[in-house]
Amino acid sequence: MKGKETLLLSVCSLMFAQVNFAQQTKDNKVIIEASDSYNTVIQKAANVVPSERQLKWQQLELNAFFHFGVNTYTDSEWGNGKEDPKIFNPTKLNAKQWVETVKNAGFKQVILTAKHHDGFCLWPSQYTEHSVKSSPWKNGKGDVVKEVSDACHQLGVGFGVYLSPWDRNNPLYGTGEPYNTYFVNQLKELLTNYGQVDEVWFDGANGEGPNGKKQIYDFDRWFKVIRELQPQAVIFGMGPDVRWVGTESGYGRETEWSVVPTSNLDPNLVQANSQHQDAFKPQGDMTGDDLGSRKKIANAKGLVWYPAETDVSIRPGWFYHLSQDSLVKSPGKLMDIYLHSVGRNGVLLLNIPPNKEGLLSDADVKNLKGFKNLMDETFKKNLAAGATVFSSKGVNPSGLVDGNPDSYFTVEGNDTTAVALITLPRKRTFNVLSLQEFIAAGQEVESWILEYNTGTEWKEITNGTTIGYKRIVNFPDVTADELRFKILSARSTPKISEFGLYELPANWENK
Ligand code: FUL
Repeated sequence: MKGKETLLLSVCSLMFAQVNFAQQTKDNKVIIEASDSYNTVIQKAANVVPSERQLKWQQLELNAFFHFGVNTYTDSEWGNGKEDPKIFNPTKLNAKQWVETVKNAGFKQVILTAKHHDGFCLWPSQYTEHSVKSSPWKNGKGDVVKEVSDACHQLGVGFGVYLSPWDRNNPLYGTGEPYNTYFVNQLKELLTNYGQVDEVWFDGANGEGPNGKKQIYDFDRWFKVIRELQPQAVIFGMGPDVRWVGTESGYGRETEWSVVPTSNLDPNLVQANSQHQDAFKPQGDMTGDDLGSRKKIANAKGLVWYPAETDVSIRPGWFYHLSQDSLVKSPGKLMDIYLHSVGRNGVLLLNIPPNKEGLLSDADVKNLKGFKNLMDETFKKNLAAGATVFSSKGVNPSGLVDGNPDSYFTVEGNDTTAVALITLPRKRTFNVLSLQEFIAAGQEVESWILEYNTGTEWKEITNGTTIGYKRIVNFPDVTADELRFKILSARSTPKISEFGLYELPANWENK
């Protein structure tokens, strides 16, 4: 009897150990069981991690968008699909100029609108006549996708394609299966003939209206083709890897969780929430919304790593319009967008539309250079580098300021709070704080505060909620040499990989 009891006990403890182990396992997605306690849900959330492709994508920080096509020649934003391909005739197209310009401005990847809603293909697709092959450009022998992808591969810049599911030209749109086959055929062309593809962008927009054509998209089939042909590519929007931030302003959420309920993955939901009007108008600004707080995840059926991409155009429109040459966003504005997109746990996807000649316009090139100068001036030196970091319960405190994003500061045991005293080599004036979590292990921090020693007391400089891949906050100048950085709450033991102090140059907003 006794023996049996012992056996039962050890089987139980084994089971218990396995359950515990399952909870500790890091995964890209996790199921929440109805029986899971609140604490288990929080623990599970802390163990959701990015896939390899998501992690690589997040580290890009800066992604460039090129909207180019028949709309460039008709001066419109949404073409109707009836455009004569003969209007497409760039006289000086130079994809190297596009890619070089954005590379020099710090962008690590580009995405080209291979096909926008008008259905006009920038490559000579064998499945339609509505493409560059029917245009006078290079006597119908040109291929913009080839020129851009070649430039990217030569210059070591990532390459992505935007392929609009909504197609206003193709007669198959709305027929179900036949259109899905057409779409998959086009995907296959793009994913086999142009070398490595790093991102596939599926726009949810559709302006057909209630009486318009209704096409049921075969998402599973599309995703399978992408995974097979380009497994390293992330799929954006109506896709499983990267989420639209919810605004086209360039300003992300103050509290941005990359771990959200799996319900956000439903591509039909993404489609329903996308743009439905033929006008350049952001459809509702979701920056104030909360997608991943404890309240949101407590009743979720599952959780997934689904990070935000923040898209915005350097001009009011996505496509080039001569009338907008004077409305190109200034370097100061681009910097502010950077602080509120990358600095809010997102990747910035900045659109710079080539003009009718097939070049990025002077005003855009100039302001991108100005943006790069501002970035260099601000981030060239971490004023906290060389600081002494003390934390009574800390593990590797100096990991905070060692400039190595792969080493991190954490605390002993299961503590979900942390305090680090940071002493700078000398008094410094700064107005920017940049924090990074070691997201390869998950996103955990929920609340933090930064203080400085005035000589007589600890005074708050700034505070915040989520960190994630990167959190940047700017504030009025502070001069100090002693700082106290506290993690007030987290979902599990916090892991902070970088702590940076910087100084934005005077009057930067007006540059
Ligand atoms: C939207 C589209 O309708 C716009 O034309 C643009 O391509 C933007 C990036 O996405 O949904």
